[in-house]
Amino acid sequence: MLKEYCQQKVVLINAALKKFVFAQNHIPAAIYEAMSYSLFAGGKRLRPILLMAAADAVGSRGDKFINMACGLEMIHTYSLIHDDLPAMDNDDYRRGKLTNHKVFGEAMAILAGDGLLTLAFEVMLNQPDVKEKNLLLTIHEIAVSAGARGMVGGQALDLMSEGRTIDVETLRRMHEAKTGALFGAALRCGGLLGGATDEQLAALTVYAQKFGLAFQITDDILDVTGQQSVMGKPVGSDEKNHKATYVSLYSLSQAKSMAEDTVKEACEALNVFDRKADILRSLALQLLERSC
Ligand code: GRG
Repeated sequence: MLKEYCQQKVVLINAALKKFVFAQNHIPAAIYEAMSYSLFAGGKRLRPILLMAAADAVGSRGDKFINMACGLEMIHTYSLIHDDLPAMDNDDYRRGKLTNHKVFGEAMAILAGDGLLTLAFEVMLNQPDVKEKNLLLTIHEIAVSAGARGMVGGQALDLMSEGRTIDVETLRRMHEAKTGALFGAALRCGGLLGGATDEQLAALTVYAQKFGLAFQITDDILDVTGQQSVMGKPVGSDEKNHKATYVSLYSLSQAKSMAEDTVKEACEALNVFDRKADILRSLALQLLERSC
């Protein structure tokens, strides 16, 4: 059921992303080429799927909110392009392909990220069939989550932690902002757009927090146990870069049991929902089976 759901949403999301990018006048062509390269480099589309699944869980139809979903994916892709730059992580490969700056040069990669970030807001503001107040509320939440109070702030914390010993609490705060904030925005905005009650929104907020934490712990585990050919990037990079992770601060087996506990808590948060939240339940459980 999860596999079919995700496959169907990926087709929908990819078609819409193409439409949004190709609707532009493509002058100059080079910037659209660089933006498209990373946007269609094989991402899992997790954030847009979470937004739609949250809307489904509250009894709406997630597919309706395709502009909002695509906006989130554009923001996510911009963050990956910038994260890979020489001034940041200086990575050569992402999703098994050369990183954006390796193909298009550093300056064009910076612009591709900027282009995607701004296109995201243009596309989200054109989301049909949502009352203006609700649209502004959700786009505001996404802006806060992506900015210095969220993802950008988390990335700054990450930069400042390089070469220092950090404790578990700092690690948690950093990831909550760097990767958790956008997951939170996806789930809460899916709920808000779909007409969630206060109780449902509170449950989605807890689920998002647990989902983000479990995602990060499993990411750290994969950096030790994953296969480069499946992940599309070198494994063991955290240890090489002396990065604090859930595996380095605890141990591999402790990190695995933390991931299991956190996924269980994520599923428990969904107890206020009926079967319509089954996709969210499966998405959390799937984190324990991740291979990329
Ligand atoms: C540069 C402003 C700025 C922010 C970068 C998200 C981020 C902040 C950096 C990414 C670094 C990283 C690899 C973090 C681990 C978690 C993560 C976001 C993984 C990638 O997300 P997936 O697995 O990627 O959803 P795909 O490729 O499927 O889209």
